[in-house]
Amino acid sequence: FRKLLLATGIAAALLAPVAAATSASAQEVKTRIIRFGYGLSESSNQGRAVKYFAEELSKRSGGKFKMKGFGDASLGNDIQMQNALIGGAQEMMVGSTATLVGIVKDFGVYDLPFLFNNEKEADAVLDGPFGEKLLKSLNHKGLVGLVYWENGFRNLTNSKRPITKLEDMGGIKLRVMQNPVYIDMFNRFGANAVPLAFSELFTALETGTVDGQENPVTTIQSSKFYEVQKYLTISRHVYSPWIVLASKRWYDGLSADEKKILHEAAIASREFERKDSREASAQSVAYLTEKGMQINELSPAELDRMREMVKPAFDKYASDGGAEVLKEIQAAIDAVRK
Ligand code: TK8
Repeated sequence: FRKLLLATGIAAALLAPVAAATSASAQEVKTRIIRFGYGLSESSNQGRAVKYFAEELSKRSGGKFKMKGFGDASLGNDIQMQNALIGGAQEMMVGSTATLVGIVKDFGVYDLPFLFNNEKEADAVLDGPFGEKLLKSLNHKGLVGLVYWENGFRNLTNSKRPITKLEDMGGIKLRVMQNPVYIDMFNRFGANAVPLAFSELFTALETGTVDGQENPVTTIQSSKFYEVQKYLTISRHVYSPWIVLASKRWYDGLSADEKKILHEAAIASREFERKDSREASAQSVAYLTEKGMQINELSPAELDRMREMVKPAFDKYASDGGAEVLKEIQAAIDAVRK
């Protein structure tokens, strides 16, 4: 009997590669039209990664997966797209994790100021068990979280004055994402936080509805904020992830082979996106200088003051129901820092 088991085991092992090779065959992989929405422009780091993802899906499915990207929030802003995915009216999207807090509150933990020190820490925590657990928490809300992409460390821009010290932020009407952690953080800094969808931001800056905003330098470049903002302050106050989402309704209709293709292409897109974003980010400051922005870096002493000032934001987050998730992410970060 043992021998027989062994023999069938060997037979299965020998057959496995054949099965894998033919798994992308006609009956297991159907023609799929995927509408993939995103907020930035086609020429942005986000747009480039969407294009890469579409190509990977096509390649890995023998042309069966036809993913079309819709940039510039043409299918709606982040929150509208999340709801379209939940309802099954749209298949996929990429957007900020920060705007997911209306669906799973725990995502707000990523937004706590100065949480990650560098990209390496962020990658390890997001791609590790902690990040995976948060992705999974979306499942019972009608969403499937596939991978995290890099939006990046966020910096401040405004049209009023250079921010060289904390006090310079006083009274500045600053657009933030629709997220309580961001509102709390910037009000503590002394600014006047105004939550607004990204799709409305350029116009709000142009008309003076708000004086400033905060985003990674890649976005400040690709969304042409330099046309309506004079001052850029490198503050790196929050590391901001993007999250690639699928509609659970749609995803549940995929075969096992199709799901595998989707997950593998998503991981490939993540690797591409992070590398590309980091390269682009290194070029952005020179580009923005050339476009006439006045740029300064915050001194380490000033950053320490900011850190000190927003410490209570962590306690507030914990007492608002985030104690458990905060403890978990801090343990995950500590493990990387060691
Ligand atoms: C794009 C947004 C953007 C984010 C923001 O849809 O809203 O400021 O940084 O990337 O998700």
